[in-house]
Amino acid sequence: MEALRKTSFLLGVLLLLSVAATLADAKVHFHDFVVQAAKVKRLCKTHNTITVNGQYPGPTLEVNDGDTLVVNVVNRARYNVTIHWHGIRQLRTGWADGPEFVTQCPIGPGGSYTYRFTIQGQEGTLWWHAHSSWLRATVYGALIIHPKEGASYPFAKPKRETPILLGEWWDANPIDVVREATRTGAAPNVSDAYTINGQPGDLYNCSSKDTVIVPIDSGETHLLRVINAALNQELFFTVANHRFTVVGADASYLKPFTTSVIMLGPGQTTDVLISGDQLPARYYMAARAYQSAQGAPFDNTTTTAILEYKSAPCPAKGISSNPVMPALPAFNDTATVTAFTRSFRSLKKVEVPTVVDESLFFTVGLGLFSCPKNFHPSRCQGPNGTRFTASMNNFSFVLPSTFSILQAHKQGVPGVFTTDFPANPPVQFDYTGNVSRSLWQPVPATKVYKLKFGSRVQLVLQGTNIQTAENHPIHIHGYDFYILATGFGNFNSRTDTAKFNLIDPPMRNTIGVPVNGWAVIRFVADNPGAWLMHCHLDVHITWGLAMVFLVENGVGELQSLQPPPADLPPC
Ligand SMILES: *[C@@H]1O[C@H](CO)[C@@H](O)[C@H](O)[C@H]1NC(C)=O
Ligand SMILES: *[C@@H]1O[C@H](CO)[C@@H](O)[C@H](O)[C@H]1NC(C)=O
Ligand SMILES: *[C@@H]1O[C@H](CO)[C@@H](O)[C@H](O)[C@H]1NC(C)=O
Ligand SMILES: *[C@@H]1O[C@H](CO)[C@@H](O)[C@H](O)[C@H]1NC(C)=O
Ligand SMILES: *[C@@H]1O[C@H](CO)[C@@H](O)[C@H](O)[C@H]1NC(C)=O
Ligand SMILES: *[C@@H]1O[C@H](CO)[C@@H](O)[C@H](O)[C@H]1NC(C)=O
Ligand SMILES: *[C@@H]1O[C@H](CO)[C@@H](O)[C@H](O)[C@H]1NC(C)=O
Ligand SMILES: *[C@@H]1O[C@H](CO)[C@@H](O)[C@H](O)[C@H]1NC(C)=O
Ligand SMILES: [Cu+2]
Repeated sequence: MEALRKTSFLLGVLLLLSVAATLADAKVHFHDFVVQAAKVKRLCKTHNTITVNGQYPGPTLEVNDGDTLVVNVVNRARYNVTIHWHGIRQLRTGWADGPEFVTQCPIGPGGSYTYRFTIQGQEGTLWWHAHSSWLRATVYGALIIHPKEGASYPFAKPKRETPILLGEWWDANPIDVVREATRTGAAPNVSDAYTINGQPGDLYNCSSKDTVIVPIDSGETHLLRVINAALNQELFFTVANHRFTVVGADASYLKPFTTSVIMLGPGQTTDVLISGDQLPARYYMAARAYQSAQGAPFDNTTTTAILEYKSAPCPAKGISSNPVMPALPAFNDTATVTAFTRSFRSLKKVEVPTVVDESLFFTVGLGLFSCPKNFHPSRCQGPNGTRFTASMNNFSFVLPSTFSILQAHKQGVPGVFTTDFPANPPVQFDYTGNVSRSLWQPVPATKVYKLKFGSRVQLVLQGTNIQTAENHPIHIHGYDFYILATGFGNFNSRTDTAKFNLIDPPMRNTIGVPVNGWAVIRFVADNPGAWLMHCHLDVHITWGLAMVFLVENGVGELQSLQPPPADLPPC
């Protein structure tokens, strides 16, 4: 008895010491984000661009795993705004996740809200962005999570690290662009340029003197933290004459592999090492579209930055030193994308749930609404006098406007959403075949799917060929998931289950569901809250390619959502 008491006393002391040690290491970072219009000149023209703190892209946040971020967002713009911390698990802090009308009402003009959350067991590159209308076109920045103080990377420490934010620029106000599309029902205008760290680069007019320069020394290793922050376009990225060693994606480490080109959907990040092993000179790094949808208009321009050896001859001295231009894959090079994504393996063997409590099958794709008689033709400018739409399991997601889903759930407010999102498509059909027109029109609704705390979820995401088949980058808030397999055509549970990687599947927060194909993911619903799952092409979320998982509390405080912060914006 005495011995037992002694042991438990010792254990208690040890526990206290370890808590104290964790507390001593972990830091709290305070930031002010003022959302405000600022003059930004690109492509020869100045715009009143919505920014954070007047910066475009916005500030880079750097933390260590275990740290807490406290970001006070003040809205001095004329639009509603929210900020989402893309890929952060937000364990028990769902109120800080950000998507408007899902976890909070937006911060109105003149309002403010403080996002507070702790990073728990995540390392690598993530980012933050606005999650209201299309403000994220210009309201975004990098969020870099270093290993805990004293811990190291699972690869040799690179000499330098540079975030590479790929973006998309309209020679217009992006809010006007989406509002026009919503009014007409047509596809929104495509962008006029892509950007690297906010600059289009010298293949565009009026852009050469501002082209981003990334320095490198001969012999050194450089970590590029590549983030696709573009609104509507999947992008290839490459550097002339250099190869990448891919070491991580979406803040999860990977078994290193080499490639000359990477592809990222909006929302995805990829960490790559490059070595200064080429002749000292200037080399373009370049990004341009991966366009999987056939026949749809897209921005086919190329953005560049320059990888510059510090020992290279100085161009200002009149020596012509045009950077070397890399070859880029064809816009529709799905084979290259498939080879790249199939190279992903988690660095270590992982614990994939082998028993599944919830076996879900969701179709993802576009659709068309036919126009009722009372609609003015100017509002029906989609194909053949229709309006564009998109859906999951034939429901086109409609955001509430009077409450957030999380608030309505916690306060028991009826009439904001229903809990009958279907576990399977209401109608089974040849998803990737020639789909009958009678199936093209989904139903608008605000439906959630309830999950018990701790349930082990398998989700088949099945792309459809309705209107146009396309690769959809599907993102889940509040969770990382394992990607067990991807394939083309219709998922077949009898034959495709054998292809599942249950040993070292990659973990991500955004999965590119192959064009005319499928992806199977698994996760454990261990984070209570209302979690949006959506296509990260903003044009598709605008059309309704989304749904919400409502994850219930488990047992006790540690398995329950925290109470809402006092300054949560009202609707
Ligand atoms: C979209 O493009 C059309 C055609 O170029 C143009 O007339 C229109 O003004 C653009 N809309 C916006 C909101 O920029
Ligand atoms: C650059 O400007 C010229 C002259 O105004 C114009 O003809 C050309 O289309 C522009 N190029 C691009 C890529 O915008
Ligand atoms: C981009 O599209 C325009 C018009 O659709 C076309 O004229 C041009 O050749 C295309 N550029 C590339 C690089 O494919
Ligand atoms: C890709 O585009 C090229 C030319 O635009 C076309 O010839 C080819 O068939 C396309 N490939 C696929 C797989 O769609
Ligand atoms: C428009 O309708 C015609 C005739 O029904 C059809 O052949 C065509 O494919 C339709 N176009 C689109 C873009 O749906
Ligand atoms: C798809 O089906 C429709 C009607 O069933 C038919 O008219 C059309 O020719 C088919 N298209 C293809 C490409 O098979
Ligand atoms: C979606 O639901 C509508 C309305 O019930 C129906 O007309 C359509 O065929 C359905 N489509 C699919 C793919 O289930
Ligand atoms: C801004 O948010 C309020 C709720 O807080 C909502 O009623 C209003 O419609 C929103 N405005 C826009 C333009 O979305
Ligand atoms: Cu999509």
